[in-house]
Amino acid sequence: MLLGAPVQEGTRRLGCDMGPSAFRAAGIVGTLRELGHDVIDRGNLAPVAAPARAHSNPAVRSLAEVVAWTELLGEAVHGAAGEGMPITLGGDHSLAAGTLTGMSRHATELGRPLFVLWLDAHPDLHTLDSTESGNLHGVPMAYATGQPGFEGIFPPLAAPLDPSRVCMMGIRSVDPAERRTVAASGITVHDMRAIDEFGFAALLRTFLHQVEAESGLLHVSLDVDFLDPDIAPGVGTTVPGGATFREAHLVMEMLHECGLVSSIDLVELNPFLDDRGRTARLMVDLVASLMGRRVLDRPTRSY
Ligand code: B3U
Ligand code: MN
Ligand code: MN
Repeated sequence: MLLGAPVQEGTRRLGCDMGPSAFRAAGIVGTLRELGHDVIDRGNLAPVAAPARAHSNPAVRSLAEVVAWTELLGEAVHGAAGEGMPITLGGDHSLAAGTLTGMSRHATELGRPLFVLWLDAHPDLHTLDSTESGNLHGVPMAYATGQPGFEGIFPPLAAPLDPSRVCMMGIRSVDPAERRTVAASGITVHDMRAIDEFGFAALLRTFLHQVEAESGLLHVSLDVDFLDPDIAPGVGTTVPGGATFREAHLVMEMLHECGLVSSIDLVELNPFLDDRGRTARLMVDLVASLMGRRVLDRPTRSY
């Protein structure tokens, strides 16, 4: 189930609102159908205009818009999860506040724990009080893991994410306040230092075994800037030293083989900054790997 979420109010750079169109132009629907999936494209969502909302941190921007998207996506993703696998086409990463609201409700109804794999250069762990940029694509994981300051502003989650059920990979740009949250929260954060030392496969395998042992649902949130900017220039926040083409496909293939993925965010694609659709096509190819495209059939699960 594809849901277009052309939100760009969570970032200063304009262009993410064209992300859903670029995923479609890069062939996401046909690619998934060729792999044998039934695809329903729900088109693009649009929240009703919300009156402006002030916050005691004057840096915070577009709060009302991001809250409206959170509420809308919470409903839409919850509904879609009851029918199939929601794949949300962003849009900036603030949309994960909404997709995680929806998946938290879905998981709670099923009585299963929700796990999150966060593939990103950034941990997006700012609170509304700590953000200096004021860009709300930097806050969704603080909201979803129950950090303070979101109550009464954002909709309550059915259950805040248990930090021990969150795994971040690819992290290489962390602000001081986020660094303190990483240390205090118990979230597993595999920065690029850890990836270089141990490799994606070993670290991801450990996490997937945990999801499996607890019969969890696994939400995958893929920020374009997880990837190295040399292969994925179509994003507003490029950070050198990201995942390579082969590393990213391996992660996706392991996710397919584990059979536990319940829902996906594809975020921060900015077609205005892309190089003739190259980043959009790479993202669609990565989704194909996650959804079953293989070089060769494998007799057994390899993770
Ligand atoms: N941590 C910085 C930068 C940032 C976070 N997420 C993205 N960029 N994409 C901030 O603005 O909060
Ligand atoms: Mn992000
Ligand atoms: Mn990022």
